[in-house]
Amino acid sequence: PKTIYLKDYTPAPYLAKQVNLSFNLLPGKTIVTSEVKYVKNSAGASHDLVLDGEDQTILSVAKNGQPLSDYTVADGQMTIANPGDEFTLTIISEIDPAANTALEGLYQSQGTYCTQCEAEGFRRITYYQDRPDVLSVFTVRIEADAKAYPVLLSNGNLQDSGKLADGRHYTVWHDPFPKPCYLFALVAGDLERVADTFTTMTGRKVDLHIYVRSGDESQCSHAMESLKKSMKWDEEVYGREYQLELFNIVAVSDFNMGAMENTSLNIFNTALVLAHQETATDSDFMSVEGVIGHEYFHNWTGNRVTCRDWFQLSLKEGFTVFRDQEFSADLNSRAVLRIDDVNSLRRLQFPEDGSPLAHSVQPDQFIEISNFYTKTIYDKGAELIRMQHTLLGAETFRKATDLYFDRYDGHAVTCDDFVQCMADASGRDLSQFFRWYKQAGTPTLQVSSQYDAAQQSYTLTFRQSQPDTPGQTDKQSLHIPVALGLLDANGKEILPTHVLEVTAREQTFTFIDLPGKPVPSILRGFSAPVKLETDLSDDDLRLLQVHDTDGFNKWEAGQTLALRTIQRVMADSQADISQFIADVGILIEQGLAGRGDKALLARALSLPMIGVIGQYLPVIDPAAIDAARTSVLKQIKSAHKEALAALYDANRNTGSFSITPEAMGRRALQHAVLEILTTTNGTGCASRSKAHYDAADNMTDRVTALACLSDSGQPQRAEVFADFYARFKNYPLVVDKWFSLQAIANREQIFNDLAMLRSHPDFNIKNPNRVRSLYTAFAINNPVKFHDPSGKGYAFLRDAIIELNAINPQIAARMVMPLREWKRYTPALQAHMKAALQAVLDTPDLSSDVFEVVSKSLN
Ligand code: B3K
Ligand code: ZN
Repeated sequence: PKTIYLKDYTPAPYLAKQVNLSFNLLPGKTIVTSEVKYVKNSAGASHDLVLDGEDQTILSVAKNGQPLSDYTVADGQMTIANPGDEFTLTIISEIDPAANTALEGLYQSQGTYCTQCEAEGFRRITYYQDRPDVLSVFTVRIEADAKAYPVLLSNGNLQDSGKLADGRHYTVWHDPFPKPCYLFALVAGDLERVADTFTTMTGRKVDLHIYVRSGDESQCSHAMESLKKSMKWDEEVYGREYQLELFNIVAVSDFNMGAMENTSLNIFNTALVLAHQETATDSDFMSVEGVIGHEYFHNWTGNRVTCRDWFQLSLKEGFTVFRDQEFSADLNSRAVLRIDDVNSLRRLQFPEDGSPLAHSVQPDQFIEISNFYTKTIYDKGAELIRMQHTLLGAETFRKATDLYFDRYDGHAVTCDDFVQCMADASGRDLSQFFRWYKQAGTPTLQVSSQYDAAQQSYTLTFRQSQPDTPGQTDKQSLHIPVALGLLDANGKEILPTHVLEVTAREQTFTFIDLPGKPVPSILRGFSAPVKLETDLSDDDLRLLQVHDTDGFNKWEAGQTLALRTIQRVMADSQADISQFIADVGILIEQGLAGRGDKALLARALSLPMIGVIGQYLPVIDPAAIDAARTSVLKQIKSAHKEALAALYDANRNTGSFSITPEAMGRRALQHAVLEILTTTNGTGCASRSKAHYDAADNMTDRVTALACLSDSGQPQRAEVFADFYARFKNYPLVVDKWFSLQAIANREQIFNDLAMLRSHPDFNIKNPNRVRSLYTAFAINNPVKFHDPSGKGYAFLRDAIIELNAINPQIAARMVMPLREWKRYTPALQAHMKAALQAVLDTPDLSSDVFEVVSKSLN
């Protein structure tokens, strides 16, 4: 496989002035006719037209209507030497969507034809310059059997439609806005339509349609509401209006990721559209809202302004994640969302940054671009945008984004161009800041403090360091915004949030006129994606946990205390942690008194997850972490059993179901409490969980009960899981949950369970959701058994990676992820993980996707 380098970028040799595509969907094959008007690009270096194409049979090629034979096809490319300054090229080819299990290009999901072209799937549809900087106006004609495929969709506006002979029909779609081919989409199927409208800020009416399989219509209202909220939010917060007459969303069951932002024809995984209280959890409702927003926001950040090349992926993804995070924060509880986002960054992106696959937000090289849809590009990328927002302030940031859209609407640009707009609008020099885009790895920020009683001054000293990562050593210091507040010894805020800018390797800040030693609240709202090390005492943290005005840091202080406690127990299983246990009692009392936000209290009562704890340890031993963590949980339970039971009772479900932040907070709190109460997995725990299940009127409560029963050896476990399956066996998204909740069980017979699930009639290796529900759930959310000392957990994953390599390389490569951090584990685990990776690498016919991640992991 070939490595592609950012430094080798050159403009496309030809521009595509106009693209006419025609699809004839026939049983067993699809005929694609592509007629493209090419013009020599004066900026292009070469005179050869080089088109990408894969997995298709060329039926004919013609230039300006005359048959052309003077071309070569090799290694997935068609080359036409010196075709002239302006000409029309017509290529007719045949593809086989029904045989496409990679789910890239044109494929079928339960009979429905759909496409996925980002990043390089368009080349599986027709020969074209498959690169994001070639923008063109597309007209698309689709022809199919009218009865089997009554719905025929593509991008833009419907221009024409009609009946044909033999029961066939056609539609013609025209998208007036030039776009790269990765945003092309086509759907043909027998789908039901849910319709609504949105009136834009200038009074234009836009039709909104969601297409789903018959029977799913009643599960679309949350997605539709979310779409309307997104459209409004983008107008209000960014001044961005939607430009077309129609916005379509289609939900399909077989999809490699969550969703895709094709212009005016978003294609979604059903998991991110369908939501109903009986079948979706609160977290599903939140994800639907967030992802509907995310894809909609791409309309401006990604589609109207697109990427010059795939090294700029974070230009659209980082920015769009930041936009969807802010959208959700505006609609829900800001602190809760920030806590959840940072938790996920630490659990999933920090490990990536510390692994052999660490890469920068604007990478320099890749083999397979599909492997770069990572937590780093998306979530760390979003943190980079957030830091610019913090440095500039909301108002100047908005001026900068206005400038960005003004300057680059209709263009394909780079991350450098984006940051330049930030610099131009603010008059600031952001060249040092840009290093965040180029340097991989999570920086460490150490802070020490000194109070001078005589001078009444307080000094904070910051030291930043950047770890070496593959191909990068001796990194330069970064421009780090540190949001800081100061509290006095009574917990009163004496300095409200103030942003310090740390730019040097070591830098001090002095605060004067302080009659007493303050307690600092550092990195409020997690203002930079760093590992923070402070010299705060346990008492300082306890003060922050109670009094900090910043919701995130209040939670963070408690998590740091919990982390310290777990580490103490890891070092000495008999360690005295009574202070921590007593502090938890205070939180429970607060809950009983009805003080504070329930969603925040739920998070405060949850110990850091094993994956997060591991990030703070030099060598990861999941079983040892779990033992210490469980011991702390048991001590909490035994000390506060009555109070916890009372808190559980006080938060019982009354009234009718709703998904307001308050209602979700109540359920989250009950869940956190039930988790502690059932931590000993005895008979009482099982009846408690079963009672929770029996009382449930919604999926959140059911899943909570199943999660609390999952590790149990009591008979209620089988009863409840069987009832759950019987009730929901016709809902594939719920059956996914049934698989996951068993795969995460930390219990002896897990490997038998996994084998049983793998051979269950509902398991389907070709459906990515089902694969994730078993394998990803196990490998990511069952750290103890995945890292079983026998190595059986790794072998289970290894076999699936090898099997999927031939079926769906993108999904296979994703599944390698949990193995790539092997160097962080104990020597015995390392050896097993390495052997699993080596076995994958030794597999014949390895896809370039899997080859890249496995070979780099082993480096
Ligand atoms: N842009 C798509 C992701 C495409 C992934 C291709 N392997 C969805 C999103 O980020 O919105
Ligand atoms: Zn995106």
